Amino acid sequence: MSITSRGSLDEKLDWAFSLYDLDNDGFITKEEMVNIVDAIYSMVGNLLDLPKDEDTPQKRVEKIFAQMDTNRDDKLSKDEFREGSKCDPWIVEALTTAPARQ
Ligand SMILES: [Ca+2]
Ligand SMILES: [Ca+2]
Repeated sequence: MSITSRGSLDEKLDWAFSLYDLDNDGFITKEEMVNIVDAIYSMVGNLLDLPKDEDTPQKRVEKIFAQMDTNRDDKLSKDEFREGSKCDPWIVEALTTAPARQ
């Protein structure tokens, strides 16, 4: 991976994190992520062939947290979000195809 593409991914992740962190406290809660995922699903959800266990925002968020929330405190720090997003590019893809909602 080149320095340039790594930089742009980190920039995307920083942007995505600030989009998810609605109250700006430095952590993403499940409630905050459900809000955003719900907005994404309402825009693109019917265009995607979603698996049955991911067909609601709540189910998707549970899966995201199971994967990303490594210290199990029910919120995502920026580090957890960054590392997790690199393993689950859906989160970045979905955000960059959805219009910004701030
Ligand atoms: Ca927050
Ligand atoms: Ca955590």
